[in-house]
Amino acid sequence: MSSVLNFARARFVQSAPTLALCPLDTGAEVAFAGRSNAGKSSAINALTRNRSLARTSKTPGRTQLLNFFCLDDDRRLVDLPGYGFAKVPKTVKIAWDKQLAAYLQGRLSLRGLVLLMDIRHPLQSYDRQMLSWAGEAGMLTHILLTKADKLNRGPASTVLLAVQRELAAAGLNAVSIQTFSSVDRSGVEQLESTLRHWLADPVTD
Ligand SMILES: Nc1nc2c(ncn2[C@@H]2O[C@H](COP(=O)(O)OP(=O)(O)OP(=O)(O)O)[C@@H](O)[C@H]2O)c(=O)[nH]1
Ligand SMILES: [Mg+2]
Repeated sequence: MSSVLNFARARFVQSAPTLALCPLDTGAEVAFAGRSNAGKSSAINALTRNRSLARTSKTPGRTQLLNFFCLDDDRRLVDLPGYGFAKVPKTVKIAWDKQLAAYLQGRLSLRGLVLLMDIRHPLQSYDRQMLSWAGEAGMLTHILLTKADKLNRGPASTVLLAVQRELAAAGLNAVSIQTFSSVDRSGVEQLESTLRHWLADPVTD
């Protein structure tokens, strides 16, 4: 059942506009969440070594549905629509937020959240809301400080330490964190190892 995960075998399954239309809620999945344009789709492509798997764009708000990718029969990755995207009409935004919340709260197979934040703009208000929800819900959370290639090593570690300190101060000691770049692929192995751990032994009930 829990054979060795090969991320390069990921395949697109389906897009879903609502929780009710998601694939069967069995096995285990990990969702990639974060502000619009943080690099969620790019990170999924880096992880799966497939540039055209998840659609990426310079224009924020590219991913507008929950997109499901299967790794095998029991395990999936989910590319979530970005939050905090100001340019969509308010009614659309409220509807998305509602679907996102319904998914996060109602999806039984959701094992953990990868929360992506641009290393140059970490811990914005939506990120804090997501972290506090995840903490309360006891949801496994791993932070990627993305686009690390935009900073030199020194400043990147400074941000990493500062965010770690804030998480500790907020009592979020179970949250793990790393720097990441889809461009130079730094941090891909560390992400892989976290996901392997989370997705080991999917319960199939
Ligand atoms: N330099 C650099 N650019 C990146 C990196 N990751 C993503 N980008 C760029 O950032 C932009 C947004 O990337 P996406 O992966 O589409 O972001 P997203 O979080 O999926 O965005 P939404 O679907 O709108 O929520 C694109 O222009 C990417 O090429 C990275 O690690 N380094
Ligand atoms: Mg996207």
